[in-house]
Amino acid sequence: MATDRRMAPISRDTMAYVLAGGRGSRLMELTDQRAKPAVYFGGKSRIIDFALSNAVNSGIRRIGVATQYKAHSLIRHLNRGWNFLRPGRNESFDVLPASQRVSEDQWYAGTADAVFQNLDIIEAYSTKYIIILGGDHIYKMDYEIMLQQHVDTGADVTVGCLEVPRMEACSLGVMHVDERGRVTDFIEKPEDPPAIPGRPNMALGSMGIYVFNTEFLADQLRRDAADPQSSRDFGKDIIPYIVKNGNAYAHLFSQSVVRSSNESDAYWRDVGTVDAYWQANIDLTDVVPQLDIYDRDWPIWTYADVTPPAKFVHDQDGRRGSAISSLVSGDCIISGGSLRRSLLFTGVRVRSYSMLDHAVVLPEAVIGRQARISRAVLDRGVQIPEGMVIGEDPVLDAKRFRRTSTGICLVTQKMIDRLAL
Ligand code: ADQ
Ligand code: ADP
Repeated sequence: MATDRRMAPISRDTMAYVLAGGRGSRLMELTDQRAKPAVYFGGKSRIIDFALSNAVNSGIRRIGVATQYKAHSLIRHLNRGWNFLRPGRNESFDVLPASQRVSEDQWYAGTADAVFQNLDIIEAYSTKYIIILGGDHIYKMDYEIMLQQHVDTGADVTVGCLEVPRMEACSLGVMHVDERGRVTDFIEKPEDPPAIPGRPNMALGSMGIYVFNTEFLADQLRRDAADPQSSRDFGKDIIPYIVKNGNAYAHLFSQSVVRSSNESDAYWRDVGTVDAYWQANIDLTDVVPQLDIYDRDWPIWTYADVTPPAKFVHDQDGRRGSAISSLVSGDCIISGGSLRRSLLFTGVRVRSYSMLDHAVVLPEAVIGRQARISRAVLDRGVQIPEGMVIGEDPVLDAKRFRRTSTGICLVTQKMIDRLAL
């Protein structure tokens, strides 16, 4: 009798290559000292943990991460949290800083160059497939489903995409597909994005995720590197070239979204601005958030310090020292303050009679007594002085902090220090 042998998943013959070199300048002071993928998100994680967790949860065991801009905090995080993949079992984890490996005067030019410069390392692993990921987005996705589609269609490249409101597509690659899902047009960041036929308000945007046969990608990168006109970028050069001269297919995010019990929709966010970053963190305080970070079948892995439990102590009147609709991480002490719709990262202190409302507080910040803070992002280690009010006087806020057009304040220690001068 024939034994029931399961086919090995395609993910085990795939390398995930994560592009994590971008600055993310629209996050302002949050990325002054760290790359966007290293920015804290959701209480315990950093942004890059989402792409890496998706890769590991999808069964991928070879991972490379290309870093460039202000990579110290990112590399430290990767080394602490992500080097559990072990060589010898077809597993590997490589951090690949732009290190002028190809020529002495060349940092990574564009995203394609960040792969090209490490082709020898990639080819040495000889996985049949490679999936290129950005390190910049918050989402849960099962890449095995996308890989399966890539193999089934025999595409040269499969581009992950999703439907977005048309004007939001200005910052994305936008494509047209035929009835079989073949990409017929691809324009990088158009000013006036073309709509999905019959749906004037929607466009098909690229997620910046690409699956290739490794050999095919290597050929394309070598061809592109020899072209002096090229900016060495996937979105500007590689993908448009293949759409024109080869066989590119689109893969819809909604087909490989990881659904857990309380997810109503496919959640994907580019938390590239202070507003979007604040909103996506505050979204987690919803009673039933669209993004379920409590899903044990799809954990978001990270490095986290071992911490004592969060603690709540009431004030002298016995009234405050509480949190409602909020996320509070380990090693936080709320000693007589109160929180509403807020998210505290590890090691935050909230002192007596202070109030936080819709606040995102990064690790080790301290909120002084009687402070009142609403609609704000407080950077790591900020010491908010006693009695300070943030989020109530737009003119004063704009003078002291980075205030966005929708009224969200980003507060760093440098800004607080300047006030004291
Ligand atoms: P963008 O996100 O604007 O568009 P880009 O700034 O090139 O593209 O960043 C892509 C990823 O690569 C990010 O994760 C970034 O951190 C990283 N990166 C940028 N420069 C790098 C470098 N020199 N070395 C290493 N890593 C680098 C892209 C596509 C669009 C698509 C959007 C989706 O070009 O077509 O719609 O992603 O967000
Ligand atoms: P994290 O992203 O882990 O919170 P920090 O906020 O401590 O890290 O800083 C991010 C990175 O910026 C650090 O890892 C370090 O490389 C750099 N950095 C921070 N402060 C300074 C400083 N005062 N001078 C030089 N580099 C700094």
